[in-house]
Amino acid sequence: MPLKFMTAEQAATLINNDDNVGFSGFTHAGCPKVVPVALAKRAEEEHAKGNPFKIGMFTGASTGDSIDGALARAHAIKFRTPYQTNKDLRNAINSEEVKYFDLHLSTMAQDLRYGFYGPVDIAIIEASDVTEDGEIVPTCGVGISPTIARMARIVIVELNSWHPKELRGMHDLIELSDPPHRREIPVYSVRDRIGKDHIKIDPDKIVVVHTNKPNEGGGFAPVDEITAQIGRNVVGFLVEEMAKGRIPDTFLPIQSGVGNIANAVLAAMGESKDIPDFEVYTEVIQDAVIGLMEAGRVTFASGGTLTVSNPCIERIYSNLPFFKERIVFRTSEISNNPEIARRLGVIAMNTALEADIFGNINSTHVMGSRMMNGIGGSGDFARNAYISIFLTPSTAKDGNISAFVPMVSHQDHSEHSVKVIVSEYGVADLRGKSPEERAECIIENCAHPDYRPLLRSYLASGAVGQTPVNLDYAFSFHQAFMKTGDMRNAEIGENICEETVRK
Ligand code: 0RQ
Repeated sequence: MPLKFMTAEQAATLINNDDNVGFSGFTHAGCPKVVPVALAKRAEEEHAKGNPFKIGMFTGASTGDSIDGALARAHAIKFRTPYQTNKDLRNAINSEEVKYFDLHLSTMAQDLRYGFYGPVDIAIIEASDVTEDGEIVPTCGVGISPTIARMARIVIVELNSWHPKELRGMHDLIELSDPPHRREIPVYSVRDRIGKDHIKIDPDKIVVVHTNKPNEGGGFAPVDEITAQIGRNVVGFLVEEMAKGRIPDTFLPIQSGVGNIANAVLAAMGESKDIPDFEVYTEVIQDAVIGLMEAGRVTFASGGTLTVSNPCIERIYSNLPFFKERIVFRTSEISNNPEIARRLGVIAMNTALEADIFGNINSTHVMGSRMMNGIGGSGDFARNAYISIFLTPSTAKDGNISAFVPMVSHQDHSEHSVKVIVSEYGVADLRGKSPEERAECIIENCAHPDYRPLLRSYLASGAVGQTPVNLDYAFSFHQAFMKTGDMRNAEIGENICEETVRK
């Protein structure tokens, strides 16, 4: 049977108000681009006629502006999960227009299979190839594609000729069996392959929309002195761990989160003569990994997606045979799988918005309530890593916010999972330390000097117990910021240190 072809506008009419729609991809990579824009237009037309039109959205992680941005601006989103990074969607979430629930990325596909969030009515999948017998080859990001393709009634394939058909062979795609039938996942090294190079579904469900659209990723900010210093501090820590025999000479696989800091840390690792060539077992493969691969420093990368700038992806596509031997794309339930992260001994590096002096981490909520992006894969790795490292500049917003506070205003990762914290001032190695020792270590090694006296005052303010907390002042930093716009104005009882820096 020949495949059915449609325009994006025709395909959008297959989606109804209240449908749950699953999207391919992970970050902007691998995401459909034309059908969601047509869908946003359809929603606006329905709204103009006075008709309701909103969909539920399942994704692998964040998406491109053509999905999250276009649909948020069209007021077409009923609920959205998991991770997102789009400004318009973030505003819609924080104004409570869009119901958002945040998940560990590794659990998204299985939660859909378990039926926790209702049906997947429609899947929209970007592909580099699709065949008449129902084989779909994704592009450069996978996410939850095999699961949504199998579960959906209708699968709209955006066949994007911007991506070469020769991507076939780079993917390793498998859906896990669900309990009580699940077995061990036989990934014993970063390079192991356990699945197929395509998704296979009933071709009768497939509708194809042709497109030729570039990826929607931006570049990275140039490495500044703060991120460069965080990178050097991480390298210093890792080299010392090797010297102490706690990281083998062959090194361990690296996971690193998304963003400028993660990119800068990887670049610093690549430059270090003391760190051997290494492998990456991660979710997002960023620009720095590609540069290090070309330089021979990264020997293999397993990931869910190529979250790279367009000049970088063009470099990859023009030298595809080289990269095909060195990169495998997996679904998020495998790229982020806790069992595999624990088995391989991944060194995990993720980013915090704020940390408290005991090592609890807030990666998601500004001042406890305003959603930034979401937890992403940080929890999948942090909880299961060989060494879990959190990175953060010591301050934000021109120094008015300290990344180190008496108590986090929202908690994503607990002190039990967090082994090491790194800022531009240094490294706090929390392993084997009591909460009181951790507090001293974080204040002296990582906090900004402006805030150290205030944090010491907090500890001296009558904070008692195995974990020395003083509930009267636990949120004094946040309260000061909310009232005065500057955490340096925190008032901590009668014990405020004279030397406290104030504006
Ligand atoms: O805002 O640009 O308006 O000034 O947060 O901060 O320092 O540029 O760092 O881009 O790496 O983002 C945690 C959000 C950090 C991200 C987070 C403000 C700061 C700035 C961004 P401006 P930076 P990044 C990977 C795995 C989720 C957890 C994770 C993230 C903006 O890394 O989403 O790692 N992580 N997941 O000024 C108020 C604070 C702040 C603050 C920073 N304490 N209060 N604002 N900012 N600290 C993701 C995937 O799985 C795909």
